[in-house]
Amino acid sequence: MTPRIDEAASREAAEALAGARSVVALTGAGVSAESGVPTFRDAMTGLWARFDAQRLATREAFERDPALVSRWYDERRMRCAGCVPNAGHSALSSIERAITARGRSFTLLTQNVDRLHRRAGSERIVELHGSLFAWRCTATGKERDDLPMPLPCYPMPSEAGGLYRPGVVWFGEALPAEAVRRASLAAASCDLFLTIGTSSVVYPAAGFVETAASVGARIIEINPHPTPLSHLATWRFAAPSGELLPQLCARVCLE
Ligand code: BJW
Repeated sequence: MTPRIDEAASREAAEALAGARSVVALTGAGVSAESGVPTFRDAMTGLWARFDAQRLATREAFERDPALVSRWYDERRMRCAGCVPNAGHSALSSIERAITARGRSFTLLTQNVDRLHRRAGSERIVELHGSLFAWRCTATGKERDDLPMPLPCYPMPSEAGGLYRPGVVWFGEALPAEAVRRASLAAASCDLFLTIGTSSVVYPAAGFVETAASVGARIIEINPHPTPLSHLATWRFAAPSGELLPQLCARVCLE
């Protein structure tokens, strides 16, 4: 039987990670799958296999039916609050500590809105697609992450006469400018880039892998399934991140 993880490749990738000057990790929904948070596009278990994204995850949907969209996001917020970080999240936070303790640079770009990286102890996080825990006033743009769980009503009116909408980035909306600035800088100056648990189809996030490849960074991809950017990977591991990251972490922390 072919082993799930190629030991020699994993050793090489860990050596590259341990020796890198500047590391960037980009994560997607697959990293949280083993915590019980559904991905978006997986055929059987993905959120969008069961819900019509256009009805729920767009600004137009919110304007059309704010009660339905607010309730859907509030239910997801509660579900994520009940999930705990998995071995992959913990390994990434240990890798960050090991790398920064050696005076090297580490940046975690996440597309995830579940805040599980933060709860696992990661610190240098750039949230590209916002957060399920922040709600933004449509009148003032001010964000709050202390709203009661569950919300008292759907939609929830804001003090300024608007509504609270989920603080996530929907298709067609700009990503937070500061997040894009930090991510672009990190990707353009790294020498090792990990892309983990993302289908690599959503831009600009997927573009950071291309940026890193264009400046000659070595790429590690961790995903049970190939992606449109797998051809850029120096090492590709067809394994769940909750299995592969602890293995890399153990080797990096030993180096
Ligand atoms: C595992 C695993 C395990 C499973 N271990 N792995 C360039 C080209 C083409 C299009 C565009 C472009 N630039 C912009 C666009 C348009 C659009 C876009 O990308 N469209 C493409 C889809 C065609 N992008 C946008 O609209 C973005 N905005 C923008 O560009 O604005 C420009 C602008 C500028 C100025 C003014 C105005 C506008 C915004 C993108 C926002 C994305 N939002 C979402 C929803 C968030 C809200 C919510 O949560 O409901 O973000 S979409 C959804 O996809 C979510 C995710 O963060 C994102 C990425 O998904 P992800 O994380 O990759 O998940 P999946 O499910 O796709 O994949 C999971 C993977 O895990 C799979 O591969 C599995 O195999 C794997 N896996 N188990 C490891 N255990």
